[in-house]
Amino acid sequence: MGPGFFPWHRWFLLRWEAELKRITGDPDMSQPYWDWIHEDSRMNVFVENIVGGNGTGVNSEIADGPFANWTTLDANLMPVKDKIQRTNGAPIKPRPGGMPMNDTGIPQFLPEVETLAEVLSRPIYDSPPYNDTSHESFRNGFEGWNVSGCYLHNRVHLWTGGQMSRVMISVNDPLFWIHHAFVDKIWYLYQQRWNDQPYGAYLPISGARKGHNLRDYLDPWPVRPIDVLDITTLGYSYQDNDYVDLVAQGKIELPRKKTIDTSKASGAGKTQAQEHKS
Ligand SMILES: [Cu+2]
Repeated sequence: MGPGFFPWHRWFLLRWEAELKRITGDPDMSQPYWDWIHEDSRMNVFVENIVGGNGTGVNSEIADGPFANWTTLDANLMPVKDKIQRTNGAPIKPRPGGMPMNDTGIPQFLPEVETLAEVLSRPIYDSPPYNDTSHESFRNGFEGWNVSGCYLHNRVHLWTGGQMSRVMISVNDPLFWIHHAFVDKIWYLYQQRWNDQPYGAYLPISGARKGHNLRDYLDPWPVRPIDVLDITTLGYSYQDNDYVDLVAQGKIELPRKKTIDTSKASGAGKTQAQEHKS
C-alpha cells in the first residue's frame, strides 16, 4: 500500500468502533485486538464464543460461532452465497482475484516474534520509493511485502485464507478488525519508541504518490496522516504491559533463530527448478 497504510487503517478502525458504539448503544464499547504474536493467544480466538473455528468442508466455511451463517458481500457490496471461509495455514487453491503477493506460497505459520522485534527495531518509518518495494522501512517490513522479507501483516491475511486473503473482501471476516486493531497497536508502540528520532516519525512530507504524504487526504477519508498520528488526541489508548509491549520495549529475551539446513533447502529448490524446465 505505502506510508499511508497505518494512518488509513487507524481512521478506518475509528469509524468502525464508532459504528459499534452506535449499534450497541454502549458508549464504552471498544474494539479489542488479537495478539497473533504470543503463543498463548495466537489460536485461542478460533473458538465458538469469539470468531468461530477454522473452515471445514470443500469450501473451507466456518461452521461454529456467532458468524457461522454470516452473509458475506463481494467487492461491490452485493450479498454472495459464500459463508466466511478460513484455511488457517493449510494450502488452498489460489483463486482468481487473490491478493497480489510477491510470494508464491501460502504461509503455513503465523508470524514469529523475532520477525516483529526486528521490524520494530528499524529506525526509519518509511523510505523511497514509498511503496511495496521500499527497503529499510518499518512500514513496508511490517505491512509485509516480499522485498522487506517480513510478511507480518500480509502473512496473517494469507495464513487465514478465505475472504481474509483477498483485499477487497477481507473485511467480511470479523478477524479483520481484531487483526487490524493489533496492527494499530504495533504502530503506536513503534511511535512510542521512535517518534522523537530523526526518521522515526511519519514519512514522507512529499515524494510519495497521492494519498500517502503527511498532509495528503487518505482517500476516501476526510483526514490526513498528520491528523491521526497521536492516539491520545483521537481519544483512545491501549492496555499496556502486554506481551507485545514488552517485545517493543526490548524487554523479552527472544529465542535464537533456528538454524536452517540450507544445503538441503537449496537442493530441494534446485530439483524443483530442474523439473520445471524439463
Ligand atoms: Cu490488512
